[in-house]
Amino acid sequence: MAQSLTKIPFVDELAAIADNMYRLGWDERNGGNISYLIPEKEVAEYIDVTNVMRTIPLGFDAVELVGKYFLVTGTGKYFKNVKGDPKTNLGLFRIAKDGATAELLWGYVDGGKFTSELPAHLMSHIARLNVDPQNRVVMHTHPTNLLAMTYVHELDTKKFTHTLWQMSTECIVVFPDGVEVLPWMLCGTNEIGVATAEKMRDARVVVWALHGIYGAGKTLDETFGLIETVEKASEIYIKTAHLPRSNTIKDEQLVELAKHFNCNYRKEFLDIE
Ligand code: 2HA
Ligand code: ZN
Repeated sequence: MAQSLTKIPFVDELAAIADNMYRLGWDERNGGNISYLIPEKEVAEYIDVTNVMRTIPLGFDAVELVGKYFLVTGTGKYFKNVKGDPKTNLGLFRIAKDGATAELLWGYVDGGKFTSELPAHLMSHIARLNVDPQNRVVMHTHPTNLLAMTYVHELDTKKFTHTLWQMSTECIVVFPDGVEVLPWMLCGTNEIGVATAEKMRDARVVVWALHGIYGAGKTLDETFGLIETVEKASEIYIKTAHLPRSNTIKDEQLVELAKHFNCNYRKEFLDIE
């Protein structure tokens, strides 16, 4: 990587993504958080996994993730600063044998800790790993147009997905499982974590109404691309919702797309078949 700061590839990769998300205006102030599961073999190439610097209570049960390593953005930290100072703004920890403690191995050097949204992240990792053992990333951010859309569009999973699929031809191919929509809930709690993870069983994207979005995927690039596609569709919606609609992608055409690209789309989100 050209602008390597730590020479730890997974750290530099996350820093670059956070920087890009900030640049897009999605992560004002301390908005947004990312968690990245790193296989032990990869961690051990760069970090001494026997040297636990601190232990931090998780505040919830993550027994399904015992022994797994996560690189996670810090609480109160700004995406804009991650690239310049990854060791302060990020931390890498292992889930201890009790399933309730984080063993810090790298980062959070100012005495900080992981994002307040860790319950939603780790519970979502558990949910996605059950569906796809390759899942490694959970990403939360505040994309501007998506957020705007949740103020003016009905907060119904089927209707919201259907609208987004109509907003750009590639949508049904990129997120055939649609977007699950949660109503406004208090963030930073175990309750919103449980609700998010429950939705993550059915889809890789969960919208937090009037707040932002969660995305999950195999790689940082793929997960970013997923959210980017939803955000682009939301932008088209925001730019056209108040105008008379002359053209639209019809449900028959969405089916045609899904068939052509061999996508297992959520058939219940269309009004036909
Ligand atoms: O951590 O985005 O949802 C900042 C947030 C909270
Ligand atoms: Zn947020």
